[in-house]
Amino acid sequence: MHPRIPYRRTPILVDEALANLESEIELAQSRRSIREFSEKPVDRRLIEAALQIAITAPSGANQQPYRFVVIASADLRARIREEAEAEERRFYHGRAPEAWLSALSHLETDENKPYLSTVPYIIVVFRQVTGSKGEKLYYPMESVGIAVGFLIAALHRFGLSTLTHTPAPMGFLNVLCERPPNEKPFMLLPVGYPADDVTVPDISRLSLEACVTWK
Ligand code: IYR
Repeated sequence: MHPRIPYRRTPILVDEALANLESEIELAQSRRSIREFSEKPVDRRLIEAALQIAITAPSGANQQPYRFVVIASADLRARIREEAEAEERRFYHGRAPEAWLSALSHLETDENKPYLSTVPYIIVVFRQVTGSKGEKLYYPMESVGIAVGFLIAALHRFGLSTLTHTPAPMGFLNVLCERPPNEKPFMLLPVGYPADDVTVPDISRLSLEACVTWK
């Protein structure tokens, strides 16, 4: 028998939920990925709280296959930038098929990632490939993806901005972050406040009708 406990949470009345819908949706809609960050310091407690929220994410068999390395060190950030830019150079000038570059072109990105060395924090997310004792993990990609979603949403709620960055291949992050071989880099998440004059691509989100069907 596996022990079970009662599930209790503070009830939220429907009327109360309904009264907040608009502001909740507006808050979510105000999130954008940014590529120009302010150097304004970030209170470490915000990062800690967001990570505390991220690790409440559901995961396959509750195996919690995510590990996070929070990088504040300027030296490490500079080294991450150097290695990421080297990978991105190979991507933009060879590895990326034309179709991929064309799909990206409206973002006006290139191999230069100056924000990596100026942003206050980079959270490097790792995914366990097997458990620490070699056990098989179930749905690790989905599990880490959900946790990163929680993390991004929490950071946004705390007034911080992020960028989801995957300068593949990311093996260099195991070395720089000193992580074991049963962990694979999943994503880089620079975290900070937006630069004063930051701009973002004028893109739109799908309407509900375009991506939701009710039956
Ligand atoms: N990793 C590269 C390319 C890139 C890929 C996708 I998919 C994006 O949505 C944005 C960029 C880069 O970061 O520049």
